[in-house]
Amino acid sequence: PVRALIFDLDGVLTDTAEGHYQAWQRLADELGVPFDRERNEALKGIDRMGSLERILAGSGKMLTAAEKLEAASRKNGYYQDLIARFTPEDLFEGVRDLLLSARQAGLKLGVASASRNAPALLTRLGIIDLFDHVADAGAIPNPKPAPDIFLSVARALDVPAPLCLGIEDSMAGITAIRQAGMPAVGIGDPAILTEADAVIGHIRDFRLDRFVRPA
Ligand code: B16
Ligand code: MG
Repeated sequence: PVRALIFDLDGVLTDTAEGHYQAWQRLADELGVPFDRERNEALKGIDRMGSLERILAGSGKMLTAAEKLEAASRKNGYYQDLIARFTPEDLFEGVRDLLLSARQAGLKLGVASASRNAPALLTRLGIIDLFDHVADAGAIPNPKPAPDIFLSVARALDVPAPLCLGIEDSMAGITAIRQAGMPAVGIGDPAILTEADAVIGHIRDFRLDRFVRPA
């Protein structure tokens, strides 16, 4: 039986996936490199600098290391402006109830977000205290699609990986969960999240009793 739920944040608990997209689109337009929603799909779950490298790859645009740092921090500024006014109202429907009933059922809860903004965002959303552990994205050696971040949360929760259920909206994240030896629930389009064990359209449709059998 599953003993822990490990959630991705952006695009799973709240709609920041759209904010990341908008911020990257603005930066790409300023840099004059091609970018659109379809290219953005492959960036979901990818860390900030990794995302910038992917946007630049094949565009013909060359930036120095210092210019890359500046561009990444400019994107982060755009993103932070978008999330500055987030409140608990911005949680996806059903999230708070899901977290509360999972805790009531005795499950451990963790967050495995690649975002360095995750702790601040969870605080703004009013749910940080519902989690037993939130990964420190800056301290994880290999980013998604490597399994490291999910394994580090499982370790902190003291639950063996196969007894953790990972919940993700990104291709990179689903790969990371499967590499970690955990079952994966995708949130989004089953035609995109093909590696997931199950895919649901929205977190509000997550039924605890479907995925978590009583011990
Ligand atoms: P930051 P997740 C990821 O969060 C986002 O999906 C991805 O678009 C973003 O580039 C990454 O966090 C890094 O975020 O720039 O805030 O550190 O989906 O893993 O919760
Ligand atoms: Mg995500």
